[in-house]
Amino acid sequence: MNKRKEGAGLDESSILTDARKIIAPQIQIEDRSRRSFLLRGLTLGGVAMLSGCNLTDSESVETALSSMSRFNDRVQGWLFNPNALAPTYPESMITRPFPFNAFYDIDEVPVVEEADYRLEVTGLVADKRSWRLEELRAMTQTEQITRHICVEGWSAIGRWGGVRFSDFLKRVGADTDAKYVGFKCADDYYTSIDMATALHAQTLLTLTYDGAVLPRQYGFPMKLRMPTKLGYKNPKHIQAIFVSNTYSGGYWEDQGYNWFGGS
Ligand SMILES: Nc1nc2c(c(=O)[nH]1)N[C@H]1C(S)=C(S)[C@@H](COP(=O)(O)O)O[C@H]1N2
Ligand SMILES: [Mo]
Repeated sequence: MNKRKEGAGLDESSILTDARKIIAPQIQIEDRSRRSFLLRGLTLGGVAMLSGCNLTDSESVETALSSMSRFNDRVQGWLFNPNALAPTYPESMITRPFPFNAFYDIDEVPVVEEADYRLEVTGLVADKRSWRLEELRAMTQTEQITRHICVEGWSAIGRWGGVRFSDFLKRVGADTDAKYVGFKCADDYYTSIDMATALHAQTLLTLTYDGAVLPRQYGFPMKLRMPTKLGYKNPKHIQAIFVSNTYSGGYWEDQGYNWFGGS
């Protein structure tokens, strides 16, 4: 990123020290050396991206840091629940229209044809057969209205429906003692999550949005929806799911975003 330009005339190291203090509580990761590695990896470009501000003078730096701090306080509140469930909301609070976000513009969203679509399931599972959408729709469906939180500083409430991911993992005979579940997407996005979150009651293999087939821009044919995690951990356009004990990172995670990414 454009570090030198954004940082011209500013005390880069003191800005980053402040930014690290703001972000640190949100990085919940057991491995302490990995945690400090991630914090050290924060750049002024990263602060600009996380806060949505251009860091041109000391006033804009203050604005950026305080807006990050306020947003992070709210994020903690939205994700944290003493009973370990993320908050759910009434239908009246759904954000309309729901925002689109990806690492490209909306006109580049992948086109996936249902007729050819097969969900690949590999790794530490007993049944490595591929799935058609119809077969997933035939499983027990559930729905939830939850808040999606993007680290770029916005959040929105939406209604997603589909199969409880824990039901799916049991159905394919996944080794639930394995450490990770990984995802490969139709647009080259990828991510991976911890098994505890994969088995969480609110983690949904999502097939619908707001009562209708999941629209193309929100991840057709399916996305994994986890209200306990930040937006970038929720893969859209999933083509392959794998269960593994080997760490495989993720698209944003490999660029420095926290791997755990949630509560
Ligand atoms: N396949 C894929 N999944 C993705 C992304 C992406 O670019 N590609 N972006 C992530 C990010 S950063 C966010 S905030 C959400 C946006 O989901 P939405 O378009 O439903 O709001 O998708 C996440 N999952
Ligand atoms: Mo995001």
